[in-house]
Amino acid sequence: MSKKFILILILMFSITLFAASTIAAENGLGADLSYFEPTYSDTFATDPNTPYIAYMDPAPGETDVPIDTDIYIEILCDSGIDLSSILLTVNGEEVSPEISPIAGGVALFYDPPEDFDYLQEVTITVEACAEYEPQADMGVDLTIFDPAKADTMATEPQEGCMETQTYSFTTEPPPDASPKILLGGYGDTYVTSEEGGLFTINALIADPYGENDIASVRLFYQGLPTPILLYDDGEHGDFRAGDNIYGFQLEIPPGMPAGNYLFEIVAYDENGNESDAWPYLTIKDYDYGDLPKIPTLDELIFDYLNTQTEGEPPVILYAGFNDTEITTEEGGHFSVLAWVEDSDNMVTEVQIYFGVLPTGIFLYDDGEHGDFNAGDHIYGQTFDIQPGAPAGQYLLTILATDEAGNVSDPWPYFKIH
Ligand SMILES: [Ca+2]
Ligand SMILES: [Ca+2]
Ligand SMILES: [Ca+2]
Ligand SMILES: [Ca+2]
Repeated sequence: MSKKFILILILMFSITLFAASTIAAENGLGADLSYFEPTYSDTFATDPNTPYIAYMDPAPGETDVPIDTDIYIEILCDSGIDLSSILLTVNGEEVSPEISPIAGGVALFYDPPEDFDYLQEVTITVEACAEYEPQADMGVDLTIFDPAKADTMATEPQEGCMETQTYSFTTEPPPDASPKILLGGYGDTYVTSEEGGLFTINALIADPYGENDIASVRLFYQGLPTPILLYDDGEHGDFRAGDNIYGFQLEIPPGMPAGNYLFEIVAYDENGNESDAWPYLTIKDYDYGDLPKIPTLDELIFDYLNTQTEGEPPVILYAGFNDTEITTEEGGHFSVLAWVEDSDNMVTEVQIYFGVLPTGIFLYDDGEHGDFNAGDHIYGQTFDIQPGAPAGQYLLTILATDEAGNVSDPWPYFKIH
């Protein structure tokens, strides 16, 4: 909007300048200014016989234009526009816009039969002539008063026609071109401070353009990139090669302090798109740059929730926000999945926490919460989020409880016991 407004201001300003210089020059040549008076009723009118573009949508230089955009152009001319002279081209092809009269001119409306490509630069040209062309004996040659055009006069359009106007805009990037980390976690990794153990992290990653579009997958620690990459070659604890499950393994020596460690994963594709960072629930702004991290309480506090009574607690092998895509402006569909196993008894509850606060949002394995089949140990929950949710990266926690009252380690932390 503001771009359009600025553009209109610039157009008005340059048209006014042109009109003023024309009058001054005319005056200097001793011509009769009264000839123009009746047609200069408009404050920013220029030559009454030359059409000019007053408005364009998309605007010149506009980016992020929807691929299914229409093209709308208003051409004004006080003395009318010769409809047969209107020429509109889109990417070099002449097209036939709908032409309708508006106050002081015409509006061109063109609905392209096919969508543009993503990230396409679309070039538009417009030509139009006045319906009324001035006669030579009126002694008015509007082009001679523009010194900048002096050396191109041979190619100037005929009187009453505007110069071919060329402008371009760029369409939006593909909306779903970024890789998406559907699920991630540490599987049944069990590392203790006393003995160390094998650290394994895995992520299930999809890209709308296929796995070959994923260029790299990087491990972060508390928001900072590490040199560690995850691979899908079957040799990094990632199950089979090419199964979209990426992995990294490292033998951790004894002596690492016990606690809950927060790692993140970001996937990059060949076109420079990057995924939202796992394990956050990301709510994007309209033009998102760096998203704020929504603070949560110190993760160590989870230890008091991590109760163990009798037998083994449930283990959250992998979890994530699946294909969730939420923006502040439009809301979106929230989807969470967690693969939960328990070696010795039933899982009775899987709940999302914000910090240590239970949210009352439970995940179910009944086949009716986006969780695939009932009883397959994949728990899920889905619901719509209304517009207006503040943008940010939300760190949510999932805890699973079994029938004996054992509570799992908190996903998404890597716990050294
Ligand atoms: Ca991609
Ligand atoms: Ca794999
Ligand atoms: Ca158990
Ligand atoms: Ca299920």
